[in-house]
Amino acid sequence: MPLFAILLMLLFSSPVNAAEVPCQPFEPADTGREYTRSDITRSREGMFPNDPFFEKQWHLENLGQADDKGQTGISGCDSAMRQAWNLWQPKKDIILAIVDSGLDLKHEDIDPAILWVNPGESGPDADGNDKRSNGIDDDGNGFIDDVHGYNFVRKTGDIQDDQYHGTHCGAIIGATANNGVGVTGMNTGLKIMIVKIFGLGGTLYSEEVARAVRYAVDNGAKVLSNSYGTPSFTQAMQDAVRYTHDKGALFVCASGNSRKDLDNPEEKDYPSCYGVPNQLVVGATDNRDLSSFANYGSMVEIAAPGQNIFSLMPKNVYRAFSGTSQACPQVAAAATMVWCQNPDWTWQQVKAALLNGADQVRGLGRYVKGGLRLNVANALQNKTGKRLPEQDFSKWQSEDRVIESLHPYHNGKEDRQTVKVPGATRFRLHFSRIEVNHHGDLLRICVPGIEMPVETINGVFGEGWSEVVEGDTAELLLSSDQYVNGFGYRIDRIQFTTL
Ligand SMILES: [Ca+2]
Ligand SMILES: [Ca+2]
Ligand SMILES: [Ca+2]
Ligand SMILES: [Ca+2]
Repeated sequence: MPLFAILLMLLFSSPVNAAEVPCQPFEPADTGREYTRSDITRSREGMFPNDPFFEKQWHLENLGQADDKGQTGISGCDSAMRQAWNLWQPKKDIILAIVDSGLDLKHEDIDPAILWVNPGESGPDADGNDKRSNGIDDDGNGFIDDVHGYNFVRKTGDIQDDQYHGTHCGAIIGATANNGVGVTGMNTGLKIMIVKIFGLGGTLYSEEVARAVRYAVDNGAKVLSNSYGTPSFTQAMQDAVRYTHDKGALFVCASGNSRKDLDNPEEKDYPSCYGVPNQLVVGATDNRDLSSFANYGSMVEIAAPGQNIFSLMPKNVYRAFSGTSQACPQVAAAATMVWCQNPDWTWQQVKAALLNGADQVRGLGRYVKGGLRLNVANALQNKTGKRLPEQDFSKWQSEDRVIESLHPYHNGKEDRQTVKVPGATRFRLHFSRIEVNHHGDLLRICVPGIEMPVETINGVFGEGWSEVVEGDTAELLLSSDQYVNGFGYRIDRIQFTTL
C-alpha cells in the first residue's frame, strides 16, 4: 500500500478530538423580515392571548391564517397549544435547559421571572453581599455566580444573548404571554435554565459543549433543548448525551435543516445521530403539515411546527425563522409540561406520552418515523393522537409499470405525468429511486381537483412506496428551479385495490 494511502487511513480512522470539532447553531432554512412594535396595525385588546403578533404564531393556533411569508395555513396544523393552555395542571417545577446562545433579558417581551434560579447562588452571603454577583462559587458546583445557568463561551454567569439564535428559540417557549406586547410564549410558567454555548462567532468546540450539557443535568435540568449540530462524531459529546441518559433526563434535539438522510453514513449529524435512547430528534412542518427542509432518518421520531415561526430577536425586534431549531424548543417545552404534571414519571414515560399524543400526518412518514407531529394537548392528557387508516396491502393487486422523469430532469421546468389505474378505488406507487434537489425543486403527488397534495417529495430516497392515493388517478408534478437538478424519479410498480 502506498504511504499516502496509509496516512489517509490513519487520518480518517483516528478518533476526532472534541477540542477541535466546532458545533454551530443550525442556520435557518429561511428568514422573514424584521418587525418592531411600530409595525403593529391591529390590537388584540380583550382577546386571549392579547399579544399583538399572536396571529402570526400559527404554530400555537392555526385557524387557516397565512404565515409571515403569506402561505395560507390549514386549520389544525399546529401544536394544539390553545387547548393545552386550558389543560395544563403542573404539580411541580421541572427545569428545562436551553443550550444555545443565551437569552436577551433586555427584550421588552422577556420577563426574567421565567428563569430558573440556582438556590445556592442567590441571596446574601456571610458578608452580606449578593451571591449572584460576589465572584464566589457559593454552591461549590465549580461555576462562579451561575445564578440562571452559565456562559461557557466567556466562563461567566452572564447568560445575555449577544448573537440571536438562543433568543429566537428560547422566546418560542418563554416570551411573556398575554402582556399586550409582542408575541406569546408557549409557557411562561416553566423554569428555564440558560446554558450559553454560542457567542457572537456562533461556534464552540464540542468538548466545551459536552461540558455545558453535563452542567445542565448536574444542576437539575430534566429536559434539554439542543438546536445545534456538527457532522463530526466526538466521543466526549456522545458521552455527555449518555450522561444525561444516566441522570434520567430527556435530550431533545433538532434534526438540522439540510435535507440530509441521517441514515446515510456520509450524511450524519450530531448530536442527532448519537443513538442514545433518551434522545428525541425533532423534524419540522409548515402550516399545512408538510415538510420541506428538515433532515430525515430513522432517528427522527417527531416533527413540530418549524416553518416561518415568529419569535423574538435581540433589541426589541421580531422575526420569523424556518428551522428545526424552532421546532425543537416546542417539543422540549411540551415534554417539560407533561413532566410538571407527572413529576414521578421517567423520561421513557414522558417521551412515550409525546409520541402517543402526536398526530399522524399523511405524507410526513417519509421524513419522520411514523409521520408524527407534536400535539401538546394530547400529550398532556396522555391521549392517542390522530392515526391514519391502516390498509391490508396483502390483498391488493400488483402491476409492473414504469413511469419516470427524465434523468436528470430539466432545470426551470414543470414536468407533469398522469397515472391512471382503471377500476382502482385506491392505489400506491413503488419508486425504485428518487432524487429531487431540495433547493427549489419538488415532486408532488396530487389528485386532480384536490388542492392539498397526497405527498410532497424532495431529497434522496432509495426504493419505497408512496402514500395511498384515493381514486384511480394521480398527477405527478415535478417542478424545478434554474439551478442544480438530479436523477428525478423512477416508478416500477403499482399496487391497487378495486374494493
Ligand atoms: Ca456555582
Ligand atoms: Ca456567587
Ligand atoms: Ca408578549
Ligand atoms: Ca434545483
